[in-house]
Amino acid sequence: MVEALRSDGLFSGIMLPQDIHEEIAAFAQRTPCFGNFDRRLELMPGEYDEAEKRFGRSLLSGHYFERILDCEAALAIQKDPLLLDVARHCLGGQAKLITTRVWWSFPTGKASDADKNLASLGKYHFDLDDWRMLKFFCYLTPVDTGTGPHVYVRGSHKHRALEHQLTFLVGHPAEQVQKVYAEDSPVTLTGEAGLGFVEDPFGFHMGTVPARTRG
Ligand SMILES: O=C(O)CCC(=O)C(=O)O
Repeated sequence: MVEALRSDGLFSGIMLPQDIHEEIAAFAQRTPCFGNFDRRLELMPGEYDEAEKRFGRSLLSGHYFERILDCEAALAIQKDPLLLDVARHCLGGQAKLITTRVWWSFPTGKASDADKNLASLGKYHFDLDDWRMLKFFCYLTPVDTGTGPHVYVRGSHKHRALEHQLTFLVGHPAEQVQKVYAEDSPVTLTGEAGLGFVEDPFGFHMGTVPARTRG
């Protein structure tokens, strides 16, 4: 894992125990979340269609913020010795957990660019939250190309075109970023519920807007 993170900026293929990802998914199904990172837009995730009408705006994401800390299975992932070991090997012995986020990506058809940018959707970006960090992701539902997969550009954590480094823009259109890297560099991360992957978020990545709900 550490070698892949150093060379590609990405390792995919972690499988979470079934009881753990199912418990988080069940928690998320029954707990109200907040639309578009906005605490005024509280909704039950299964009711996002009605919630969009009620709030008069499109909802791209539903976040749990600190509510996820009431979920034992999420806390178990935070403490997982293997994940901590990977972080320490990559970042050094003082690596610390910064935050844990759980969210839904909703298949809205009419989102504004501002809302998409806020949810980090549809445009490549890299994160500058800290000097160095890793992000561990895990899917709670099966994710295919139509249901909002995460995309990562392998190798982009190591080198970046000047036009992408010296800019105040956070999000870059896919075509602009892809022309800088080898054709097979972008990886669309699809897989079963429970699939985990870890990335160096200093490389280009993005979430995508689901075209449909699963099933
Ligand atoms: O995969 C996603 O939905 C977006 C995640 C992302 O881009 C980020 O955490 O910076």
